[in-house]
Amino acid sequence: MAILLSSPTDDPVAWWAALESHLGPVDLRVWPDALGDVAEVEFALVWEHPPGSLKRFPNLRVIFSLGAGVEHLLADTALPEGVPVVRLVDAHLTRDMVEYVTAWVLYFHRAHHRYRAHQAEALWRPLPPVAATARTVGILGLGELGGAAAAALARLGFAVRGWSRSPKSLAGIACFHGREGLGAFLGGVDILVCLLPLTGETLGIVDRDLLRRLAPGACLINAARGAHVVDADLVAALDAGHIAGAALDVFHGEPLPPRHAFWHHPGIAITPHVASLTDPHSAAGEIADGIRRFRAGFLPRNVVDVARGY
Ligand code: NDP
Ligand code: OXD
Repeated sequence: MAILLSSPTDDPVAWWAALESHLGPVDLRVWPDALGDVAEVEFALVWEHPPGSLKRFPNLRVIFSLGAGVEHLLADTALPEGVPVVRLVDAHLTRDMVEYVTAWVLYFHRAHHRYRAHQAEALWRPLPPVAATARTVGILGLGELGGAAAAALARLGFAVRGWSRSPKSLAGIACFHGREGLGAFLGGVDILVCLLPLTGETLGIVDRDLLRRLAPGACLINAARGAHVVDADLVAALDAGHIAGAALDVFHGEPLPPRHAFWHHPGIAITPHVASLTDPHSAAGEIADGIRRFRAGFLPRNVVDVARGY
């Protein structure tokens, strides 16, 4: 059995060591230079692979995404037919995303965005404290990451709501679902967190209309994909003062171009797509489990529903 690694950003040496620590000796083929006999490749680990390239492996059994988001993988219209695509679900990835979201929720909750603006004017102005219980945090997406973030924020005492595609019942979280539940979900949200997958249904969802429905002075945290947000609508809502701050980890084009309006907007805080990074050792454990399951005649866990897009 040979395993293909096709990623412009992942270190093959780190992946090879991580895979061997879980699977024993591994015949790793690295795109594009070290492919050997392509007929021997049964499993592919991919992140931003060249579209059409996976067709070159006639005996591919499973495609593993090295990230949780699979929109770029599914955008390849020449994926080998009938080969399951598995997205990454991993405790390390979830823990880091929970940290990222919690850090920004606390930042906005404790009004650090406002104190930074005051500092720029050498202004000493204590603001009245607000209890976490009086702050409504809304999470778009109640999956692996959104669900874990919601639970952590509820433990901190926030009034947490979540929105998903299908109905859910989660302890301590007010759950809403579907387009018909979106309006009720948004009304009164003080801090909105986007943790949706990018699909035809969620593209551009954070637009003028959605932002207008949040509580006045609301803040936005986007750690999902840049294309969830309509950039011009966000800037307009910030400039109008309806939205008080935004923390953005993901962008339409990455790296964010130097001339993009977001860089110098006083209401926007930027991180360079680092909310939660795939850790080879931890992720290789999940991939090894998927390979073992496949070899035992079962599908790996977390197979993507291609029609649904996530
Ligand atoms: P999941 O697939 O586990 O969860 C997705 C959630 O979104 C589910 O609750 C799903 O609803 C909901 N959803 C999907 N489509 C819709 C819709 N049309 N309307 C309402 N709800 C919808 O994904 P993860 O939590 O693992 O990951 C979420 C995203 O986070 C990834 O796709 C990726 O883009 C991003 N990400 C970003 C990282 C970063 O570093 N910035 C790192 C890792 C991931 P339902 O439960 O009903 O299916
Ligand atoms: C992911 C990501 O999808 O890193 O895992 O964005």
